[in-house]
Amino acid sequence: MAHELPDLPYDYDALEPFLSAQILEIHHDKHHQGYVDGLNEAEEKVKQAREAGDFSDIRAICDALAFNYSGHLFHSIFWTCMSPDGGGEPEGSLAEQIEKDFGDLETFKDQFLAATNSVQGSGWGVLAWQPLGSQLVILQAEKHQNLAQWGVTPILVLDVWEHAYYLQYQNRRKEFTDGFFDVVDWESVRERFEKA
Ligand code: MN3
Repeated sequence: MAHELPDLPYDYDALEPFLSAQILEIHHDKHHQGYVDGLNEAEEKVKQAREAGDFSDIRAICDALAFNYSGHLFHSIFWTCMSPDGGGEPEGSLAEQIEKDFGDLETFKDQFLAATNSVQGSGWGVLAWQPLGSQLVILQAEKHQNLAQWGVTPILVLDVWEHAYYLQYQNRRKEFTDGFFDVVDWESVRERFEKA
């Protein structure tokens, strides 16, 4: 079963002025589609390698599988992390867990944004549920797949590849990330947290 690009849950201009319609359209229709296509291609290549009994290209295939799968997953989560009705504060179980693991919401935001803003090159800020420690953790991802902890479930992610903001914010990554929490859909984040 081939992987497919999920629809955006809102119109291209729904997140303006935080994010321009032009950025959102290119980001979803071209960049995210590229990871979906790359993942399908890599899965086809590994199947062909098995059929041919020829694994001489396996290193490059593993690299493409990790990069494109992680890119597809993160973007799929990223779109649902935001909403034109977003902002405000988390509630219920998620609010309690953030308080337990980070002290309070402001400290969580400070750590999340500091981690996200300092990603070296292209990557992501990630809030994830870590089952081994029964805790929320803030991670960086370089590209899409590096610096991960195995087995965690990402519940809130923020893309800081230049394609995510450059047309609107140029080199001002911090200005872009400063606006993020005004559009965060905490209800969607809480649903992912409760499933995890
Ligand atoms: Mn992206």
